[in-house]
Amino acid sequence: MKVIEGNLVAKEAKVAIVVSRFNSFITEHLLNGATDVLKRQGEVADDNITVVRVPGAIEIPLTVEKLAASKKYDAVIALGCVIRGATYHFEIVANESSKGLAQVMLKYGIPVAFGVLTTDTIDQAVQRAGSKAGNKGAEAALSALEMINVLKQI
Ligand code: INI
Repeated sequence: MKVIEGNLVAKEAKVAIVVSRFNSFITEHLLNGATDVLKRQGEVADDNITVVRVPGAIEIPLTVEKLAASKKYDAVIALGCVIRGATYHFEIVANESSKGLAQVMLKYGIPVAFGVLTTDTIDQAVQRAGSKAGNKGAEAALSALEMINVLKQI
């Protein structure tokens, strides 16, 4: 039996992180979680991490597409936070953002880690940005590292 699996160390990897400014009181914590994992667990060099800030979750897929098309990165991590309001706007932003990211991943064949929170309340977002429910930015970075190493072997 041959089993392909990835570890988490990716010393030579080049990783881009796209982070939205909207709800930055949450997304900055996701960014801290992601960079901490890349450096301390992935052993990725600081110089090999590129952070791109964009206005909101809607702008994340286009930016990730440009980064993927540049072929300079082994993985891209998408970080954002969409919090439900009183209108249908939440669904549009959350759905378009996730759909766009999935398309980019398949089109360019590089891992796009999904660290975009979609929550009903601010409290749920706070819980997922480094408190009770962990840090989804850190989790996205872990998945990017693992996928870099999985894809290298296929
Ligand atoms: N962008 C977010 O990242 N999160 C949100 O919760 C959000 N809401 O709720 O409106 C949001 N909207 C902005 C959107 O992503 C675009 O930046 C904007 O529409 C300009 O294109």
